[in-house]
Amino acid sequence: MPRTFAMRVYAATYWFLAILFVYILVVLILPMLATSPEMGAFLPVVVVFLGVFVAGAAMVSFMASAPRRRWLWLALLVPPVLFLLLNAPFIPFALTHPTDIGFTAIMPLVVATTVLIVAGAASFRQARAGGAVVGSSLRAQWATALVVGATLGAFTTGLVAAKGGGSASGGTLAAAPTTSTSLVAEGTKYLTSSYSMTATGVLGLFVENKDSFAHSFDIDSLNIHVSVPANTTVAVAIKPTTTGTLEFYCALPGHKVAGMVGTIVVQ
Ligand SMILES: [Cu+2]
Repeated sequence: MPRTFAMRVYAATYWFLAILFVYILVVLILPMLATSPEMGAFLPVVVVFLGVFVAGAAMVSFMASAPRRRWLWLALLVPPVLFLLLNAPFIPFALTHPTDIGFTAIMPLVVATTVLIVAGAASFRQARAGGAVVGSSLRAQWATALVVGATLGAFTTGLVAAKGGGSASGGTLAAAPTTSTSLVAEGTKYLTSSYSMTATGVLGLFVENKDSFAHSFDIDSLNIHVSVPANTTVAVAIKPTTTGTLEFYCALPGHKVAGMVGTIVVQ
């Protein structure tokens, strides 16, 4: 039974996912292992998913399509959807920060999974009906081509932004600091966890992110929420309203428990 347009789009998207996982592995994870050994925990997961995508891509490309194998088109939707669910806490941040290196992985992943769901549902219906008999309309072909184009465009934009971007902005220097010091974020840890200052002073804190992914600097009680892009330094002015202990932390999912938390004692 001949492949329909939806089936070919499905197979091409599956190959794209396999290539994307090679990119995630080689460009994102392997360089991070040197500074963040805990990233090694993600390694087997990504390798398993890579294997599944290569196997899935080969199956939908080379296996004879038949009505009785129609469930394959739906079953192979499980791995990409599962991977997105596993990464759900990171998706909103990655999608709203195009300069973050995570954007170059998450954005194409989200779009490719959407394409797969649409093409998979169509392939399933067409396989059940007996193949190319139910042809897809020209409009659907154009829509799919647009989505694929947008994915590639977003991927390139993200790649360029991640390479060229990273200008330090978003620092809040609402008041002139009376003292200043620095805070280094490295390996998903804040290297200093306690500071002290006077209640009448303004502490100028230079938050330096040495990681190749984004962090943030947050003090809820002072309504300070500053994003610190990869490999940048951001200046934050801390002007307490009263004596006591202020907690600062990184708001990215999982980073606070990983060691991105500390206190400022205000006397
Ligand atoms: Cu962080």
